[in-house]
Amino acid sequence: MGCASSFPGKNVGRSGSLNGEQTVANDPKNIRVKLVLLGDSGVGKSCIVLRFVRGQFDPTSKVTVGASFLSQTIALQDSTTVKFEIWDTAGQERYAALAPLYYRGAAVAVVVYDITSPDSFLKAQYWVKELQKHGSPDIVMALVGNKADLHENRKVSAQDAMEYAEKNGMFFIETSAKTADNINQLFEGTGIYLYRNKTQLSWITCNNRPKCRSCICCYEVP
Ligand SMILES: Nc1nc2c(ncn2[C@@H]2O[C@H](COP(=O)(O)OP(=O)(O)OP(=O)(O)O)[C@@H](O)[C@H]2O)c(=O)[nH]1
Ligand SMILES: [Mg+2]
Repeated sequence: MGCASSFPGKNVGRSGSLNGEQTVANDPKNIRVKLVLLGDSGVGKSCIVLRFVRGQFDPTSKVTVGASFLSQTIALQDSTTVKFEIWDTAGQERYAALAPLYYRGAAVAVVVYDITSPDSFLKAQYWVKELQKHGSPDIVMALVGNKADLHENRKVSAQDAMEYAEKNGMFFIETSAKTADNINQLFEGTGIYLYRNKTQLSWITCNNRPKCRSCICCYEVP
C-alpha cells in the first residue's frame, strides 16, 4: 500500500510537557511537533503509536489510563528531522474531560476511528467538532480509519470518511496497526506537510506513481 519510504528514527525520550506553548519549533532543519491522538476506546490509538515508535503490535493492548507520552524522530529525505511528541489519550468516556489538557497547543491532531465500527466514526466526528471549537485555530487534523486489515467487516466506507474529511479540511488515511499498513505514511506525511509549510498534499494513493509529486506517496523533499 502506498510507495512512501520510511525512515525509522530513535525513541528520544519521555520528557513531554503539557504546557502547549510550542507546537512546531522554528529551526527549519529540526522540526518539533506536538501531536495528539483522539478517538473512541478500542480503535487502536495506542497500537498505532506502538507500531510507529517500536515497530510492534500488541494484540492484548490494555486500555490507556489518562494518557501516555512517547516521542519519535524521523528524518526526511534531505535529512531534516521531525521529532514527534505524541500524546496518546484515553478513549474511555470517563477521561473525556482530560482531553483539552492534551490537545491544547497541539500542532497536529490525529482523530482515529475503527473501520468496522460506525459508532467510533461518530465519536471521531465529535472530536473533530471539539477541536474546531477549542483547538488551536491552525491545528492540522488527520482522520484515520484504523483496522484496515479487517476490511471484510468494514462498516464505514472509505468514500464517506474521505468526504467528511474533505468537508472539514482534514487529511484522510486508512491504516492497520496490525499489519503496519500506512502507519509510517501517516506520520511521515504529517512531517512533510508541516515541513512544506502546510502545502496541501493528497494522502490518497495516486495513479501517477512514481512521480506525481503532489501526493504523500510520491513526494520527495527537494
Ligand atoms: N485487527 C486489528 N486490531 C487492532 C488494530 N489496532 C489495534 N487493534 C486491537 O484493538 C484493541 C484496542 O487497541 P488499543 O490500541 O489499545 O486501543 P485504544 O484506542 O488505545 O483504546 P483506549 O486506550 O481505551 O483509548 C486491541 O485488542 C488491539 O490489539 C488493527 O490495526 N487491526
Ligand atoms: Mg490506548
